[in-house]
Amino acid sequence: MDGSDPSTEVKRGAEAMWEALVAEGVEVVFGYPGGCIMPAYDVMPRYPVRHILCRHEQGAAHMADGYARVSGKVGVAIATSGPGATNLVTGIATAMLDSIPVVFITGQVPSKFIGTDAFQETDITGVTIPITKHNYLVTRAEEVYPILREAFELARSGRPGPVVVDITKDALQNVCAPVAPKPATSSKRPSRAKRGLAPSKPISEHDLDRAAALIASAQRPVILAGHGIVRSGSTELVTQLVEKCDIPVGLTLLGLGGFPATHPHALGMMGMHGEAWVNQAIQEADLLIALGMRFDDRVTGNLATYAKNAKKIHVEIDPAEVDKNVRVDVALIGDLKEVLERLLPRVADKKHAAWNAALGAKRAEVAPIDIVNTPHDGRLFAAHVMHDLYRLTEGKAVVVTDVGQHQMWEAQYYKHDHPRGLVTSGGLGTMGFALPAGIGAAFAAKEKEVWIIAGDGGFQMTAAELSTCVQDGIKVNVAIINNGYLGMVRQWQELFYGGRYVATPIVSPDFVKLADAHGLPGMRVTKREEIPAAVAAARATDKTFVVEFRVEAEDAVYPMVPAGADLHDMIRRPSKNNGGAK
Ligand SMILES: Cc1ncc(C[n+]2csc(CCOP(=O)(O)OP(=O)(O)O)c2C)c(N)n1
Repeated sequence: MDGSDPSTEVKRGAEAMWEALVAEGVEVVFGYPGGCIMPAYDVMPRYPVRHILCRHEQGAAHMADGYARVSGKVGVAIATSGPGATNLVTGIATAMLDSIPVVFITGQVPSKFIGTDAFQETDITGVTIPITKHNYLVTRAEEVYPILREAFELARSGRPGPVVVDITKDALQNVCAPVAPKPATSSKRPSRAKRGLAPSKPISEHDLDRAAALIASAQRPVILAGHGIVRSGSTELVTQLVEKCDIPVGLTLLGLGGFPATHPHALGMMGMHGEAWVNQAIQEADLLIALGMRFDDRVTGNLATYAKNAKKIHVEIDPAEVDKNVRVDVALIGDLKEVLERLLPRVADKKHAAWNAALGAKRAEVAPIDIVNTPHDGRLFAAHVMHDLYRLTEGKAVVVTDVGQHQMWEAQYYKHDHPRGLVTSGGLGTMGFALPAGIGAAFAAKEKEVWIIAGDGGFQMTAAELSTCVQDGIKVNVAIINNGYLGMVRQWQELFYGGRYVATPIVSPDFVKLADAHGLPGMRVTKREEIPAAVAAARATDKTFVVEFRVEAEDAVYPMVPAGADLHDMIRRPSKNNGGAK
């Protein structure tokens, strides 16, 4: 916050709202108007902020989220009271679980009506208590500016996250009194905001020395690289640590790109659909160095057997995450970048030739049975699409995925070498995320091409946002992986529910005609050979382009650690060269 007092400069709460956004450098907001937020929309054209009209407020929330993930800035979504605000909820929870800084501004009924079940009244601060880093109810025009500035600061500081600012219609309409505003935070609960603020205790020299000593004595160390690397911008420093100490790196889903996938020390993704050699490396390690990750259950499998013989160092910004799932030997609570800057001079050069060679050998065993390396008798597998998309875009695209099998195949086959090149809902696993998040990402990606990868199920959840692309001239490339099923659930039914496919076959519209109905170009791909032409056609137009990939219907994602099973106890890739398909 710059500490200035704008209350003498601005006239109404609605104007103060935009003043605050302009002061924060906001260039684009995503939203949908309605009664209580109308005063804000009315004055919007006076401010240098672009507004994107979503087709559903969930879309606005994911757009702001996608924008935040790619730009590294705070995203902004706006909705009216009641149904507008509640439609944001899935997007707020998505941002919360993935620690994405987004400020959600909602209109609220006039303060005198609060609590009367007035038309379009919902207690949105009440609703969002568990899924925000903090939220505010603003009832006075004077509060609008300072609280919004505070909300931005809170959203991006410490462990980032979503903040809701609910503003009553009268606070937007009223004239700000020309007095210094009181910091009248109206949250209804004790501040969880503390969670995101800078840790209170400084990192001790002693703990840094203990971490360095563990690294010095380890024979089989593994670094676990998480989302914190991306968020703190620590790629360079992690690479230094890796190269200095010759340590292999496993990545979480949200960590992908935080450490380059093509680096010789990169093992790939860990966890439920992680590669066998990565999970084995973790189970055989004598030291885990967890950097900006939170030992999510999708990553650890059975906690009782997780990396049993390993000492553990945990570098994490949020103290609440330390010792939550996995007990650690050394906790370094703070900004990863700062920790690494202080840790690096304390660690000596080291080699782990035998350990790295052993992991490399395990990896080499898998390559010959990988679907992308084997003859495919003309059939199209989703893995082909991911692999070829990676090749054709030279790994430089910003890829935004939805949730399901395609999400895991993308993580396995698109090699991310750069931070912020993958946008995906990891924590909440929100279907319907990809198209709107991709639209938001497009505003931040600037000159990079954006590829949205969605399943036939998830795409249909938010497909209405194709209209947004048309109205606002947004260029994204949409790849729909159509297997005729809610694939990931079908896979679980196949493996764990006796093959009973209940409510997972799904009918879809003709996606190419759907694009056409929006005035957008599209193409259908049924053979691997057709992939390059589709990518070329998508690139050749400045309109949003839809490619429907008709892929093998009953293919499965392997390897797989069944939920709650031991991390090393995974279902391997089938040895026949047909992927998992029947
Ligand atoms: C909003 C929401 N509802 C339900 C689920 C549960 N779910 C997870 S994956 C999945 C299937 C996704 O199917 P599809 O979009 O076709 O992608 P595929 O798995 O076939 O690649 C479902 C239903 C979810 N993650 N999100």
